[in-house]
Amino acid sequence: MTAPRTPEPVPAIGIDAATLAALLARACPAHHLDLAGAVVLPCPLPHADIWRSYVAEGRHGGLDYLARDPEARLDPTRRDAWAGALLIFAQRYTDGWPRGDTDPSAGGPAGAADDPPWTARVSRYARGQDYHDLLKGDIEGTLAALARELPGLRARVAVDTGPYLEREYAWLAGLGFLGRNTCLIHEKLGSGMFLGVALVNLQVAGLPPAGVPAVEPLYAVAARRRHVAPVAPASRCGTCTRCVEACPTQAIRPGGGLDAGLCLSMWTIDRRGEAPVGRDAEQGGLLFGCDICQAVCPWNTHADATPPAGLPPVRDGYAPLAAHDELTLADLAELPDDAFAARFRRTPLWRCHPDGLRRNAARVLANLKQGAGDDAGQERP
Ligand code: B12
Repeated sequence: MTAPRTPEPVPAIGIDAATLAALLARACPAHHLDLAGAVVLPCPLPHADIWRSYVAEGRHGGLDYLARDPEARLDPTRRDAWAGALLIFAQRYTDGWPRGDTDPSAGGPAGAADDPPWTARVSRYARGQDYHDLLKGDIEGTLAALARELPGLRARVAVDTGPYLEREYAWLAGLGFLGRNTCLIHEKLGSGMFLGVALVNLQVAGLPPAGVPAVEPLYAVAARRRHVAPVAPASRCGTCTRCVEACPTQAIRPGGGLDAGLCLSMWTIDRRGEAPVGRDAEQGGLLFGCDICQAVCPWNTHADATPPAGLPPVRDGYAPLAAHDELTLADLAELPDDAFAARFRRTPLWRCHPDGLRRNAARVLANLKQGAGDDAGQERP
């Protein structure tokens, strides 16, 4: 199923969009995939200039891998000329956020270090098993099912690991729209979903022309809201700026777009070494990642309050791991490297390394002591 390393010709497989949709409708539910769509390649990306200025202005916040070859990210066929389409999949990890959850302006009772439990101070996406493993396996399972009907199917699968603007493709494939907070938002499911892609040697007839967004994906557990315009809008945030106002570090620009160097998710996950000096209070009670710009989003409070009828449960594996309960926040602040490795390998927390987790826990404890973190836990049980 993996793409050949040598440039030997990969024969294309012709298929029409309706047949592909029927195959996906059979395979996706069995593999816990909630949305799936396809984009014809090569494909001009309508927000290419946003990507270029993001890198040129240094808003990638020191994530050097993002800036390595900016143009390659705009056209996957430069590396994989055999790819005729990009399939994109979404998998829910939460059905929205309750109103008032994670809103630092909402106030709340002073919390002791372990009230709420520390997992509530971790972004929802990161409380269970590692999504890279689960989602990648589910996409591969789906492709294996497709390959039984389409012998000769070739695919290159990536979940964060490839140079793809996943949210742009998700929008183009009809999975949702691009929020002011940069997240891919589905009108009924919100933004609590992961994305993953597969380059495939399919020539799909009947998709919108390259660069034109589809109004619905090929497969969905829930339909999007009906569009008034014939073309799916890039954004449906309108005049709402709740995410901009709620972000404690002003990482979201009022016109939309993120300065990753200012994002608490970056500070607490990808940043190595010391946390930004003098900015302790802004981290509040957040231990790992940040959900604030999603938790205040009305599309997410709506998804929480009124989930679509018949929605399957969120995939097993994303609920908080029971073993996490054995530790306290104070334990995390002093967790030895070997204990970190034993407990957090194959979880998203692995990404911040043991010194990152100790640094984050120490800062949260200090903030709680000073009262700065009273209202900034990810979630108030
Ligand atoms: C690097 C990275 C980060 C960095 C930088 C994020 C950023 N916004 O640039 C950091 C560490 C900060 C981060 C944080 C988070 N991330 Co992240 N991250 C990525 C990664 C690997 C690359 C993103 C990238 O290319 N950024 C470059 C910018 C230019 O692209 P973009 O943010 O996707 O923005 C696009 C659109 O939103 C739009 N756009 C951007 N700005 C503007 C402005 C205007 C005016 C308009 C009209 C459009 C627009 O254009 C861009 C191109 O289409 C992707 C996986 C992938 N390969 O795509 C995951 C990914 C985007 N992250 C994801 C998640 C879950 C998160 C967090 C929620 C985790 C958390 N809870 O802490 C936060 C959310 C923060 C946020 N608001 O984005 C998911 C998002 C799923 C979704 N529903 O959108 C992805 C897709 C991973 C995955 N496989 O599921 N992330």
